[in-house]
Amino acid sequence: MFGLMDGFLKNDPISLQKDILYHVEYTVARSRFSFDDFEAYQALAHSVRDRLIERSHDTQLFFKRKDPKRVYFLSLEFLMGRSLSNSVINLGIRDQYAEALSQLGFEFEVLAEQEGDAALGNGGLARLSACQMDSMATLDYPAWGYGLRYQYGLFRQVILDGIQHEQPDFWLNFGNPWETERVHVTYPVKFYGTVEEEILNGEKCNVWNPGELVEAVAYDNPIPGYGTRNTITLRLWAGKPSDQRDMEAFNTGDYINALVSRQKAENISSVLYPDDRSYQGKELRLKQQYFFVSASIQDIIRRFKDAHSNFDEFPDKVALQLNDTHPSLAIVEVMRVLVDEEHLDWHKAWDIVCKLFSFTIHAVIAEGLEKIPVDLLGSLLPRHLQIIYDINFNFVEELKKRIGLDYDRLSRMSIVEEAAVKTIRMANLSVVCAHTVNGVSTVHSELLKTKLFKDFYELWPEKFQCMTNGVTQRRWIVVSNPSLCALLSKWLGTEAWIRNVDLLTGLREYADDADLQQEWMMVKKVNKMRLAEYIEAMSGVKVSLDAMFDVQTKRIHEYKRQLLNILGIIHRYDCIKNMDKSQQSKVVPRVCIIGGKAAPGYEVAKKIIKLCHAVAEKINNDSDVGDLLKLVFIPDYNVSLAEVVIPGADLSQHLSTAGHEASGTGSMKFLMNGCLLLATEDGSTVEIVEEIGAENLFLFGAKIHEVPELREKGPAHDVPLQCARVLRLIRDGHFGFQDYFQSLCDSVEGEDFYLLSSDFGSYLEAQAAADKAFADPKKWTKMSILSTAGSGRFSSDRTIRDYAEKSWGIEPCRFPSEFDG
Ligand code: CBF
Repeated sequence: MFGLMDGFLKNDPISLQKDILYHVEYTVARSRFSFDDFEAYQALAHSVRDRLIERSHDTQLFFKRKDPKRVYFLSLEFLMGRSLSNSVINLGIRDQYAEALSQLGFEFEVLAEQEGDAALGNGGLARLSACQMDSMATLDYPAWGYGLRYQYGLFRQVILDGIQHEQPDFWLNFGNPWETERVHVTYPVKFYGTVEEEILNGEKCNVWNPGELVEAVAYDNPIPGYGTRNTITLRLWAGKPSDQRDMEAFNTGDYINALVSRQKAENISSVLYPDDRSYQGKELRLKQQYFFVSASIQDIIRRFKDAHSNFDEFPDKVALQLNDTHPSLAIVEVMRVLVDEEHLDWHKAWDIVCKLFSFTIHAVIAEGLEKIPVDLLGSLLPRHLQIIYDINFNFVEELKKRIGLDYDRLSRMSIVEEAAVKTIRMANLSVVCAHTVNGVSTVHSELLKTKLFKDFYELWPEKFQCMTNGVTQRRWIVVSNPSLCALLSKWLGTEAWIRNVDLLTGLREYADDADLQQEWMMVKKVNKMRLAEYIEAMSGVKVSLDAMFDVQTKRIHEYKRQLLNILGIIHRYDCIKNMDKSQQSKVVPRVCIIGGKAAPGYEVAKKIIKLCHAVAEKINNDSDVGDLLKLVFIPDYNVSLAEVVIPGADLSQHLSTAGHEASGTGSMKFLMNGCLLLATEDGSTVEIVEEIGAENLFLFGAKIHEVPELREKGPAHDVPLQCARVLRLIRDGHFGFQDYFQSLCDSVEGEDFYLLSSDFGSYLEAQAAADKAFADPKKWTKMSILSTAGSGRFSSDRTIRDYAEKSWGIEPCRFPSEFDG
């Protein structure tokens, strides 16, 4: 283009060193002759950011020139974790940085540890968004991510006496070197007020006179692709007081209220809701949803209008992805802008809107779908409520023509739910409007068609699709498991698997090779050592590297059945206690690791955490048991801890009651890292079995179709003896806190909604099979190699290609660069 194709900044170690020192002196404002690790990290991060900014400018200019159809990924949550290692690896300059730093007397790895996590999300859905951003960048798709810049991310979990306490995550306290505040990219967002009918150019139109105005300010976070110069943007919005409002208040002398209103505006983006499954109709949450949707849509329309004047072309240039129902107000907002501001005819506007949106559902049960009380919506967004009523009226009229006067079905499908509290069903709104609706695993997508959205599927079968989730191998192997990364490249003879993970199947032919097996075991050992060091530093518990490292890390939920895991551990403990020395010598030693956060108001989940600690206290201090069994709880589990835990795991547990986990993406990360799975046939496990074969993992438990019948049997079914004995130990106070744990035992021996008791027998059998396999290192290592070899389908690269081709209708748009030779 202009001879500057590869940018101004040079990437040899000397140039990098100069840049780091420049930022020490002028950005961090410390002397270049004296700075500590944290200051060095900050300077390093700024020098990486410079390179990201340059690439992001090039990418955006290139997109502008080519004007491709772009996808806008709207998500209320992004769980990005740390950026440094991922960025320099994707930029292809990690080794150069490491060399530059070592000459300055610093170690790259040590500086990387200085970075805090960006935890702007709860769990699976949010980390999935982060993985998908990495894939969109790597695959050169013209994409943007839009979300909220929460001032406090997901709460920090602190455990005191085994009880979870929540502390705020002040992640911005020391600044965030990765983001750029775009002071010129701001939009007013309106709330409350009234809607008046007015005549404009002889036509009736609705004018919304807001009662409150808040300014949305953009913060841009660059997302570099791997093996490409393309760097896309995650644009997060923060609330700032609107100048207009402040001026009014200051003019009337109401200084205090002006400042209070400033605080109110900033509150909108201040805190992330910490529950990943249930959404109560809270005004602040609705405000957050509309705030980010309104700013994003204004930004998208502004970009479109820069190059186009006819909205007929809008769907040819714009694809809007709804990540769950959280951004569904975008449908209504686009309608409002097209009809009220651009003055398009209603039907024409609706026709355009229906070509824009695709909708991903992550929930499994109807209770997981958002409903917004009409009163709340009407007061906060009066015009939007009118528009929803109109959309619904047209939809129901059409529906009557198609299905007749089947009132039950009409009322199930209506966007408005006429219950004691009248609500808007955001999922129905999204299904009515979106041109594609997808589940996140084959099992889940079937459930959507046969249960959750059966009525809609019968009406529009062509809308429903499956996009199996995936995770990025860049983060989950290259960044977090460098030893495995090197081994894979060596045995596959190429690094190409980092962009084309299907190449991992090439490992299959060496699965029995003694040399590969030897190296594979060494890699696992290195990662287990790293994890063991962390465990000892965090809990004081010393663990044996010969033991099987058995991990269950995820949000704490009854349906994920951490309780089943703990009951199994108690059973194991009880067995060991009742063995003589010769029997004990045959036991496969285990280190059981559990980690995850409970939603702050979720009492049962908090009790499960407490039980885990009480059992750990007993087992870890029992000299009869020694190294045969240890139990550790990892507090404040987050992305950067996952990067240590996952590579070090031998076995990982995915125990959801069948039919309850839409997908589950943790299992995919463990699989890529050669960890064996012990799992129910739920969510993504079903597809994992298809890829690696049932003989390479440990399956157990009721299947989805068996669950209703087992539940029918209800409390009357027999609790197996082994399970009853374990519950008795808890009830009798073996682990202390006797009264406190009774209700957990009641839930298993009573209704047993999550089927712990009925699955207990087959769970123990699967555990026994895992022990047996672990006792045979060759067999275990082969299973481990085959797990990694079969993990290609679970890359987010495949997921994103699926979305691009089947749903968004976009093409790669690659900036020509040094990567193209
Ligand atoms: O699809 C990503 C993940 O989303 C959830 O976490 C969610 O709905 N919040 C589901 O629970 C997971 O099963 C799923 O993997």
